[in-house]
Amino acid sequence: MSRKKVTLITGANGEIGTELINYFSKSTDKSIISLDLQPIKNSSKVDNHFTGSILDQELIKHIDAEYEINEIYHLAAILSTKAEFSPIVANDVNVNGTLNLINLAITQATMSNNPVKFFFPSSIAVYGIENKNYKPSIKEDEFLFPKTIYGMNKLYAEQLGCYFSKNYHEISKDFSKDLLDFRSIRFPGLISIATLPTGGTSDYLPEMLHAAKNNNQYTCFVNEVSQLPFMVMPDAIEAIIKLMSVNKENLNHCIYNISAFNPTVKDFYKKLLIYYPNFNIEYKINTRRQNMVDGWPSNVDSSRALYDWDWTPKYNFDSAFSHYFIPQLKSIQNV
Ligand code: AKB
Repeated sequence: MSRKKVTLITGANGEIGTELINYFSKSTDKSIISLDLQPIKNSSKVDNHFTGSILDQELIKHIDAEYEINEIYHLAAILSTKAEFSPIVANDVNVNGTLNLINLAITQATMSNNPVKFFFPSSIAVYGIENKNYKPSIKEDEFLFPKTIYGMNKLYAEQLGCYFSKNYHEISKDFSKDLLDFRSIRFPGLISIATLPTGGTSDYLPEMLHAAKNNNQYTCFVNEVSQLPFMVMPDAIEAIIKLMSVNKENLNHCIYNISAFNPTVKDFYKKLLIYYPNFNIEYKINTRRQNMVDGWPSNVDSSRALYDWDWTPKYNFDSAFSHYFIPQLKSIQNV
């Protein structure tokens, strides 16, 4: 009996998972199965959903037996701020959970004799910047001294993916087999109109945008000069699709930086005032989260992605407002 060919998405209810499932359901004929700790919000858009943990070996074995998986988008993770409160749990989920999915991919590839494409969302959290006034755009092989458990987890998980992608067939003594096709993007902060992040450190800009939309005052947990690289969610989804569809021969690396704009809190607030003149913010600095933001780069160099797979963002800081945030917000409010 042949197993159904599917794409597996973990972290299905997360910000990226929700948008990626929406994208696939609208524009591809992929059969999607999803996995999340909670029941899925939009069940009509997937062939099947598994409610459970990526640490549940029995659940993963069950999925392995039921389906022929040719792509995995492993989005499940505990984000940076939440991870700092439970570093041991975060390490287990972010590293051992990822290893479980890498093992599933290799098991599947060995059975089907075809490589499994594996997307892994990494983060700017892998970088550790001592002097925040150091402003140059950081390249992928620079300042890899993460200061948060989340950043350490993401850096190690990246290395696991690259290791099993490149060296595994040496262990299996079968150089002809390319079992794991691991591809990773180090995401900046992401801003979505449709969803709010939970447990991240770069949450302050999406939280500010949604507070303005809801006519609420926003209490910002970092200072007004805090500056990180960001992009809008549509560009993040576009980048994932593009990286996963490019021929492997074009890829000289497993890991890529991408970004689009890097406003300070003050820049973003001033821009919001154009559209929401009565919007007000106050500052209540969370030292721990401020230190995390200050330890991340103000900007990253994405020339590697441009060269290997022609990455350029569709939205810059101005068009993010004029062509994404505001039109979408106005249409929601007019509903
Ligand atoms: C977080 O803040 O933890 C994430 C990230 C930048 O990886 N949004």
